[in-house]
Amino acid sequence: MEQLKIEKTTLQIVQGDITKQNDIEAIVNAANAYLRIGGGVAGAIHRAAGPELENESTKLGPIDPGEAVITGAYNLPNKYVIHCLGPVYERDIPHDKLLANCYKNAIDICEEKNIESIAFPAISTGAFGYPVEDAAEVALKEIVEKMKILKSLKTIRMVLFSNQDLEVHKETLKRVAKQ
Ligand code: AR6
Repeated sequence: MEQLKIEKTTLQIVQGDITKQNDIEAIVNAANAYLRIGGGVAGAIHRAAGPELENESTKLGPIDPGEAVITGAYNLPNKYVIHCLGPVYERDIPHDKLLANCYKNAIDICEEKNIESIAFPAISTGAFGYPVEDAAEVALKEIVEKMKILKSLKTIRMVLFSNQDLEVHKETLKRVAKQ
């Protein structure tokens, strides 16, 4: 595990499944605009949470790229799911700003609700086609910037599905931390 501590918050970079983060209060869904089940992360989260999640989440949609909304987590081991709509690469522009907004808005929700831990997947890097190297740079820069001014969040975890994505994020964090 790669770690970086800034002020009172620790950023962790791990390989794993976003639905198996038992020690985390809020997990982030790489959602679709209508907050329906979908595939990838969204499919895995909705399957693990059960149908009540979709009942609640669809009432909050549609959302715009960069937006984030919060629901309960039902049968997941977490307390909340924060649903973010990432940009579709090269369609929703400026894609870097919209992707950064996902991380910013999810973190702001945690601060408003006094949530102490959050886990993110690599938003937009699957079905939405954002190159993982570029997405990692945007995500980690935004997270590191926010970590300087946090009050409630003590743990921020990036959960990467593949070993390759893990390595990209580890390398990117080393660069971003030096800036
Ligand atoms: N845990 C962690 N990461 C995962 C998991 C998992 N269980 N499953 C996949 N990934 P995606 P997007 C990785 O496609 O690009 C959906 O259909 C995956 O390898 O889930 O934001 C929605 O309904 C990739 O690196 O999200 C939307 O329509 C990353 O998570 C659309 O896809 C994101 O992949 C959203 O696309």
